Amino acid sequence: MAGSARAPYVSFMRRYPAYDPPEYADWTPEPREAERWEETLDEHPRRRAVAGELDRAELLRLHDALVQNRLLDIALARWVRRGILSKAWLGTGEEAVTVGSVAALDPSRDHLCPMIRNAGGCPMMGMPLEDLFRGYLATADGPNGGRDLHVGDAAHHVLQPISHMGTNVPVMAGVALGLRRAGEGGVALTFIGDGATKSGEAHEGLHVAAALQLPVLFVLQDNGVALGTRGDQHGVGSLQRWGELYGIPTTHADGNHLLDMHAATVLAVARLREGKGPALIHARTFRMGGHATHDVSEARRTFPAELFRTWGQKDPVGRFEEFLKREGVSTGELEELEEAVTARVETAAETALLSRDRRPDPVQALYDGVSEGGVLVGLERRPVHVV
Ligand SMILES: Cc1ncc(C[n+]2csc(CCOP(=O)(O)OP(=O)(O)O)c2C)c(N)n1
Ligand SMILES: [Mg+2]
Repeated sequence: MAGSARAPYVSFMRRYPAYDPPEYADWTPEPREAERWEETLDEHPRRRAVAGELDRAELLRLHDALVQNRLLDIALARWVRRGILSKAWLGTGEEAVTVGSVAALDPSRDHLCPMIRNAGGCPMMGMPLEDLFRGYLATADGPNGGRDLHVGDAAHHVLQPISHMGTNVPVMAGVALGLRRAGEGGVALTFIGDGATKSGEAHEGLHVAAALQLPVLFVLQDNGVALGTRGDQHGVGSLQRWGELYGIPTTHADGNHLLDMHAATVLAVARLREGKGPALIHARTFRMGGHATHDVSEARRTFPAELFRTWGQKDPVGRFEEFLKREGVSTGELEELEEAVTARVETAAETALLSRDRRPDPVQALYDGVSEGGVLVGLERRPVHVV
């Protein structure tokens, strides 16, 4: 990817002025960044212990996933600009919520249901990156057979995001029930947007998870906006203690700090594995773009510029780089990692583009994966693959 020249080492990651939020272009850390992190750890000694146990290789793996998530968004935004996609839903600025939490899962036994902004979690569960891109292109060889732009793959324990907000909550409660019955210690994780907290399904799902004490973790991704509605227009005040209404142990994590999110999730998942019932992490973050790529300017009109500046300062990539610097990671290592991730994302995007014209047969696709017992009204029945 051709980006701007790498700036002198203030913010390290190459920035992409044509795609990045403008606040990221010449990012520099807050002067008190290191002290703030220490204060957070003082407040949460158990998180300090978890973070302290991560070795250098694990820290770099986390950073790899974080940079990959950012570059995935940039690749999608670039496809929109080139007319390959009409629009894309991005998670820019919210990557630490996704990466920090999904990194606490064991892909061999845990199950994830991302929402549209959590696509960066899919490759972390083992989904090939090119499949993610094929999903966005809706190609017949993509994981969803080209029928839907919500990308997941059950073979990798990733349920597709469900378009109807909040519906993922009871579904993942059900998955958690299945996991408990399977008895292998697997847990379920899903995300709930601040907007999705208003859906009936979210309430029902939380209730059943609490009533049955299911091994499911809900990450309330509170980015302070739902489409064009600001969080302060929701009329319910802070969502910080929302989970407690259902008797679900609730903690708060900094959604723009990878390690805080990660440590909080590791602790919550450990609790789930001990059979202590569900947990909820309230992660405060901010959507640095529009609902999707089409309404960025509307989002800029929805919030004061100062708020974008404040949250721009909290860029999760820049902040984690600062942490890594303090841990003694060299600029050479950061550069090498970023180059490798950039090449990986570019190759995956190019590979996916090779099947761009492979569309599913629109009628046949309706039946693929539909069980024989399903009711199909007004449609000619054709042979189906039963899954
Ligand atoms: C039940 C339902 N109502 C409305 C919509 C339309 N819709 C899609 S995304 C969205 C806002 C989601 O806000 P939030 O849950 O905060 O997630 P965010 O987009 O901020 O990540 C809405 C209203 C929908 N998908 N499902
Ligand atoms: Mg929201």
